[in-house]
Amino acid sequence: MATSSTPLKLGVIGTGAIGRDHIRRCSHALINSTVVAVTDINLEHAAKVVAELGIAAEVYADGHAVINAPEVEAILVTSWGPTHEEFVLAAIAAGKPVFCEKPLAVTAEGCRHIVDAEIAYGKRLVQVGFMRPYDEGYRALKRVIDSGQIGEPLMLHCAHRNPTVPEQYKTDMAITDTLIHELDVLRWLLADDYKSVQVVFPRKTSKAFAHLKDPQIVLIETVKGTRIDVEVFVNCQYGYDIQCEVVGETGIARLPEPSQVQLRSEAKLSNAILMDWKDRFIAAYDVELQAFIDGVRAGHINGPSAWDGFAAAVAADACVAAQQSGTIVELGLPARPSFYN
Ligand code: NAI
Ligand code: ISE
Repeated sequence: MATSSTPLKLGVIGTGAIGRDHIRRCSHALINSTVVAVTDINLEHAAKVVAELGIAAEVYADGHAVINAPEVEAILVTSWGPTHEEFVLAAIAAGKPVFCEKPLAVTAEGCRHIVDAEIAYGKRLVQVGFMRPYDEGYRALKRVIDSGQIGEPLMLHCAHRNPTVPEQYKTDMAITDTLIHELDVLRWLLADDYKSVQVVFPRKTSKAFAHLKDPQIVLIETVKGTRIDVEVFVNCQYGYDIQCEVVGETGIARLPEPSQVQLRSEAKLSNAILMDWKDRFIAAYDVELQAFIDGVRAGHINGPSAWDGFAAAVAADACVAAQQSGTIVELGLPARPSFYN
């Protein structure tokens, strides 16, 4: 195991968009980590990523070979969502800490299997890749809410906008792939859980593929009675735009815009809008992964837990049911096990 003088040896499963980016940061940007093993169902691509990033990682035949490689001390799961449950369970069975990109599993039932396995193991091994609680803007917003300066939060108005999505992105993915970030970060922001959800569909944009209902508005009621509306609009064209406004009893607090140079040029006063999640949350991804690395080395993983992954998935399942039924769907989140307190 890594000591104070040796870097943590990581194995990465999935070398696509975020896998490659996480390999880069763990190899070249963060401290006390090194990537020693990788895999992808496209092995040629995995080898290409290793070569392009100039790292000395071995390419293994599959995810189980990475997990069981003796030199690998901790795992990053960055493959497609439906593969996460299998790899996280295998990492727990091997007793190895595992950082799993969202979603922890594609259903609440799958997340529950992971929660049960981790509790049976007896020690936290899992951190979920919910990076927004590590974003400086969300942290500043939480500090304002917790200070009491705007009183109790009554309403939240949020938006999650992507410029475009690929053709394989389906209507339920607006929940399981996109809204899942709000389902996590808003629980954390408000220190609350969700009571019920409803999904309504405004007029459809002509810019979305025929099969995709876009935009969508998700209406959430929390246990404490706060009302949240989240606009999910994944073909908004103009940028990658994350908004969150908290209306409290005595004031309003807004998520800050990412810092950008303000430009006065050609008779215009302007601020650029980012186009990509990779850039919008670049610092948050660094901080979340450094927290995982430091947590594993210290023997205490403190980031978003398997329970947080489960709670978000319970809400996501309810939202998908609400998309289909058009009704208000109540959530049945069981009591949090003391293991996660
Ligand atoms: P991607 O499609 O670019 O990359 C996924 C890679 O996993 C592909 O190279 C694919 O060949 C590989 N893969 C799939 N099944 C595999 C298996 N059984 N074994 C080994 N490799 C396998 O997808 P992307 O965008 O990188 O997303 C990956 C995961 O990361 C998803 O769960 C996604 O939701 C999450 N993600 C999280 C983001 C965040 O903001 N936290 C941002 C983007 C993605
Ligand atoms: C993607 O997988 C992410 O996680 C991004 O953060 C999100 O904005 C996007 O909608 C998802 O497809």
